[in-house]
Amino acid sequence: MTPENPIEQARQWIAAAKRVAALTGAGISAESGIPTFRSAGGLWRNFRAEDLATPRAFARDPKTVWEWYDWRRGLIAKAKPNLGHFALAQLEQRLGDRFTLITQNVDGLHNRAGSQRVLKLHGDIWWTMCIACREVRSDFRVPLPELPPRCGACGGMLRPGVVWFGEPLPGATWEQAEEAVRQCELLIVAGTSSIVYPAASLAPLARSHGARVMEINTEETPLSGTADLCLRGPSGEILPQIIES
Ligand code: BV8
Ligand code: ZN
Repeated sequence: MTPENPIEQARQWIAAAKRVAALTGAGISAESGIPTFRSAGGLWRNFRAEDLATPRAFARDPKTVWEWYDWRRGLIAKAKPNLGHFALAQLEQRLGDRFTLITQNVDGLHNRAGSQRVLKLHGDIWWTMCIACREVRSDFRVPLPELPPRCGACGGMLRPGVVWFGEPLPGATWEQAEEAVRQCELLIVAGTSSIVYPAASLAPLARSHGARVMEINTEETPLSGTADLCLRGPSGEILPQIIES
């Protein structure tokens, strides 16, 4: 549906909704200078994310996988949240627990923009987990002193605290995301190609519970055909327009 003024329509839907949920993907951080997964030129050297973000790639070559993460951590450390991140933090301020932010991103920019409650479906690039003693810690060192980094507690090898392809999402976080989407009247889906599951199943789940789904993306995605409203453009420009009071 493309009403004559989609921005105005979006503003009305947000104002009218008792509960709102938002699902973000790599596209919301693109205007902060962080490459998305599937944009032209891919993400790093000539690897595809699906080749590196897997337990098998890490088992086979932990150093190369860590070089990729260390490179991304360096990029993210220099990046700043953009107006799209800040707009979602403002919406949380306004709606309180009637708003739930769900992200596929691991860059932590939503937190740095002031969002307090962020459901991180795929973990966080600033967390490490020891594969020997399972200790999970935040580690903001850029660059890391050695690759793969070692556990301070037991000397074991650390892995990035993210969810790789083929790995289950954190159970409690996933349940909270599903619950928020079942309860919402409006789901805003911003900056995701809606290809990765189970995150991409949240929009159909919202619709099956009678919620409206609004997509914000610079391009067409598999969700565009079923979304109730498609706002075509950069989320850093659109989100402030539809959220600013
Ligand atoms: C699971 C963390 C089951 C790591 C990520 C075959 C074999 C094995 C598995 C599967 C398979 N087929 C399907 C699967 C399931 C698989 C999957 O979905 N694969 C895809 C590729 C088909 N999913 C999984 O494996 C998941 N786990 O299923 O487990 C299970 C259950 C029980 C027990 C055991 C196992 C785990 C998936 C999580 C993978 N980890 N990230 C890391 O980041 O390093 S996913 C990765 O992709 C990122 O999180 C990223 O966010 C996510 C999704 O991509 P997007 O965010 O959408 O980014 P993308 O580049 O694709 O798109 C950007 C969009 O933004 C574009 O549409 C673009 O147009 C738009 N855009 C660009 N600029 C802007 C913009 N929009 C607005 N404004 C802009 N300025
Ligand atoms: Zn350890």
